[in-house]
Amino acid sequence: MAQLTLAIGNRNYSSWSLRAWIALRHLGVEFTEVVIPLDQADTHEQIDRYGPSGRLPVLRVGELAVWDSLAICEYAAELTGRGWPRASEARALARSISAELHSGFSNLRALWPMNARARNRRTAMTAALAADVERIDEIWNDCRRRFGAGGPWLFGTDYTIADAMYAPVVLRFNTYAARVSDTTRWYMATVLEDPALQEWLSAARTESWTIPADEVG
Ligand SMILES: N[C@@H](CCC(=O)N[C@@H](CS)C(=O)NCC(=O)O)C(=O)O
Repeated sequence: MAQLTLAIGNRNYSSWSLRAWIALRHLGVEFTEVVIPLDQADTHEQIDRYGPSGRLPVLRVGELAVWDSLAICEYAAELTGRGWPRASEARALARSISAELHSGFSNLRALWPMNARARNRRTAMTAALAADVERIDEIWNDCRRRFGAGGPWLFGTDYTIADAMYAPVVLRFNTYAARVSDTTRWYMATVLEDPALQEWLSAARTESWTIPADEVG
């Protein structure tokens, strides 16, 4: 099989890149990575060398391009036979919450951009942002209550694509000090202690680029 190359954006700001990267890491997929800094004059020219959407992440497997974080996670799940819960009901919930994240939470995305190395940022709380935070808190409580008993992740023992999808949300909640339930705080601690996430954060701290529009609070 051809070698896998994952093209990602700045680790500090690219939440979609983190999802694909951390899923591949947890599923034990071997890959090399290429960082393409966002918001530069040649960003799109560089992205175009890997995939057609003008967006990162993109996974290249020889001539094959797989773009969009969720499609990359699905590709990795097919490759490894892992990534989604084994039980049908848990798998359906994991897919539902991953899709909900993928297509929703626009207020959270806009008002609390991922800024992995930033701490103690504060922004005005709006009703729409509070609703997104509450809904995510509810999702994590629901998963942990129904399927989390065996281990620390949303669906218990095994790290799933749902955990990967929500990893950048944990970073946002941490940066902007979201008010959340005890269960969510506990789940956030699990995610923040994850060695793979720690590796991503260490690399993010060494990046010199800043994107002023994403420096809020
Ligand atoms: N739905 C896509 C979204 C990808 C996306 O918006 N990526 C951003 C970086 S986080 C990007 O490539 N932006 C490039 C640009 O806007 O110039 C996915 O899941 O991969």
